[in-house]
Amino acid sequence: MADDNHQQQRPAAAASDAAAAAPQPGSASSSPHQPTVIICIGMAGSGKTTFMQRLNSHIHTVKAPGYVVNLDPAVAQLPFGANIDIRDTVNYKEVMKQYNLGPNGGILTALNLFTTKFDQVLNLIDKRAPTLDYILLDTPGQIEIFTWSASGTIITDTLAATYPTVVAYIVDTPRSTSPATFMSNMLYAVSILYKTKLPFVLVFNKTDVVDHAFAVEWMTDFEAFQAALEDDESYMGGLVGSMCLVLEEFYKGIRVAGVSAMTGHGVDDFFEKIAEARTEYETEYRPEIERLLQEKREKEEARRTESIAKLVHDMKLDKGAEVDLGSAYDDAVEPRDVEDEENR
Ligand SMILES: Nc1nc2c(ncn2[C@@H]2O[C@H](COP(=O)(O)OP(=O)(O)OP(=O)(O)O)[C@@H](O)[C@H]2O)c(=O)[nH]1
Ligand SMILES: [Mg+2]
Repeated sequence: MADDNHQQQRPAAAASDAAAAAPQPGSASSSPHQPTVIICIGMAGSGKTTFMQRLNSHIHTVKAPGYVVNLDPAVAQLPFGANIDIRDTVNYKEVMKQYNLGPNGGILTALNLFTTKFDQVLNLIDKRAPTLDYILLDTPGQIEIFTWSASGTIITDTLAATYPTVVAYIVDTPRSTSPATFMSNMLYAVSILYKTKLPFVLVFNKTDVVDHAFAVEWMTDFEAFQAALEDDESYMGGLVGSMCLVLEEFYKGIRVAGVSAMTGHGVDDFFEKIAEARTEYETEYRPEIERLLQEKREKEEARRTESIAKLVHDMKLDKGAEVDLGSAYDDAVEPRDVEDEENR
């Protein structure tokens, strides 16, 4: 069965070994039906959880079967029914007490503890995968807990090694109307893009409050952004202005969707962008994983061949040569006769 195949190939969840978990070319996992994994990442309060709820209700409406995973141990109330909820496995408040940690340390440690069992989560997902269209993941409020931790990398890389995976980076649009905040958000987005190397959709949320047209203009028209900067009193003006040029490449290749998680506006367009991003995964990310896997196999093979050659060489050198046991054995007691031994 396809899932069994996945499970056999799955390494003990380790980021560096993610490529080893990749499907073999032509294996079951490159079969036509695979769910798309959408990982929702964004600054605290950007609307990840509300957006997850919106996505969940949308896929129910269009009858696209989905699987929902909550990775935020600190969420008080989930507005959607999660198939897997980190809170069922670890209680982050207990973790804080037990390890004498603050809230962020508690959330990070809870995520680390959960990740030690992530192979079990993957087994559950693998079993359901052939019948699913989407796998949705909500991440902790403090963005760096997921994006800069080993656990976040392990979870992302292991999923991406098997399933078409896309990052949905949620931006709080009303809070990004100042050029400096906008730039900070974009710099964070670009760092995540280069870290995960996964296809990316930039989701401007809360468009019911502020339309995201200004953001699209800033991304496509350098002068419009500069003009907005001139009106900004912030001391960061010079730095932000120069950063803008650095981000030009990022802006060119990025997919943008404006949504309101609250009203549902723009969700259809978001799913179109997800479909495009999935195609990018198939054409760019997966071949790269397979190349890495092939490289790893070749290195392993070369290492094995070299050790065998060394062993054969050593055996040839020693062949027929007398072994000198050294003078220490000159006065040694004669070994007892085996027959004497047996007659005793
Ligand atoms: N007006 C408006 N408010 C929204 C929208 N999406 C989310 N919110 C509000 O933004 C606040 C934060 O939303 P959450 O969904 O909890 O955001 P989050 O990113 O999951 O928050 P953390 O997990 O704590 O980082 C809540 O008060 C939501 O009601 C939206 O599209 N429009
Ligand atoms: Mg949340």
